[in-house]
Amino acid sequence: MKGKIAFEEHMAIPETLEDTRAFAGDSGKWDDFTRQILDMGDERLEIMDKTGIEFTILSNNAPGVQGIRDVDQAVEVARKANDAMAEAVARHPDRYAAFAALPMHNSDVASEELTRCVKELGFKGAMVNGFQQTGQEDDVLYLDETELRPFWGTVSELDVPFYLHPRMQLPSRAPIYDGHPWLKSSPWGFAVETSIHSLRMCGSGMFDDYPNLKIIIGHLGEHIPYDLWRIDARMAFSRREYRGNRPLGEYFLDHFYITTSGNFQDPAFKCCLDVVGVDRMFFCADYPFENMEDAADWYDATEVVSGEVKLRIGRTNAIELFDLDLD
Ligand code: GRE
Ligand code: ZN
Repeated sequence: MKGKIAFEEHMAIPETLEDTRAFAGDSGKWDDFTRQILDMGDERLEIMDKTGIEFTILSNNAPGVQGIRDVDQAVEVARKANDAMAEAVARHPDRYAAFAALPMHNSDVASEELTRCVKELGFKGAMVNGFQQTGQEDDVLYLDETELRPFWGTVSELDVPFYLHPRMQLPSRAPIYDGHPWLKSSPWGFAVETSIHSLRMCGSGMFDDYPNLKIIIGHLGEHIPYDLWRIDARMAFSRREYRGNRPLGEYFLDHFYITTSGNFQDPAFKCCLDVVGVDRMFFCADYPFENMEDAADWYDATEVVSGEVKLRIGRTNAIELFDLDLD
C-alpha cells in the first residue's frame, strides 16, 4: 500500500542518544542505530519511499526527557529535541510532522512546552515515555497523579492526541525481574509498564474531568485489548479506590487509540480490531527499533483487512486524528 502514515518513529539528539545504547544489546547494531536514529534526512526518507510510508510523525527516543530527574535540565533537553524535530519538519513539511517531548515534573513546565510546540511549532501532539523520574533517585511521577491534572487541562484545551510510549521499570520498583534482565525491556516489561500506566489513567477520573482526551498506545495495545473484558468482569467484585465514574472498559474504548508499532502479526491485530474497532486502529513501524520494511511488508500483505479498511488504518484515520494537510 502506498501513502502509509506512521507515527511511532523515533529520533534522538546527542543528549538522549545514550538512552538507546542498552537496547542495541550485543547484537552489533549500535552503529546502525546511532546513524539511523540521528538521521532525519536522506536515509530515513529513502526507506520511507521504499516501504510506501509517505508521512511520519517524529518523536524523541525513550526514556529521553522522562529519565532526566533535574527539571531545568529536562526542560532544556526537551526544547532542544523539539527544536531539532521542528527543523526537520521545516525542511520536509510534506514528509514529517512531530510530537513534543515534554518534561513531566509538574504541570507548569509540561503545559508550557506543549503549548509552545503546538502553537508556535505546529506539532501534532505529544509523546511521553511513561513515568517521569524526579527528585531523588527512585522518585517517579505517573501521569494520572493529581498534581498533573492541570496539565491534562492544557492537553484538553489544545485538543491534541497524546502518545504514551513505553519505558523500563526502575530496578528498585521491579524486583520480580531480578535475574532475568532480558524480560524487562521490549519483550515483555515495556508492555507491563505501559499497560498498567494506561489502566491507572482509566481509573483516575482524568477522563471524567476532560472528556475529549485522546491517548495513543502502540504495540497493538500493550496487551490490554486481549484482557479488557476480564478487567471489567473482575472489577464487578473489587474496585477499591477506583476513581472513574464509569466502567474501565468504557474509558478505554472512548479515549484510547492503538497502533501496530513493533507488533506485526495477524492474531493480535484481529483481536484489537474486534475489541476497539477500525476507527481506533493505526499503522506504525517503530523505527529504528524495528525495520520499516518488516512493518510495511506485514501490513501490505495481511489479509485481516483489505480495501477501504486497509486504507483507513494505514492512512486516513491518521489524517483525521491529526488533522494532517494530506489528501
Ligand atoms: C521503542 O522505542 O519502542 C523501543 C525502544 C527500545 C527497544 C525497543 C523498542 O525504545 O521497541
Ligand atoms: Zn517506540
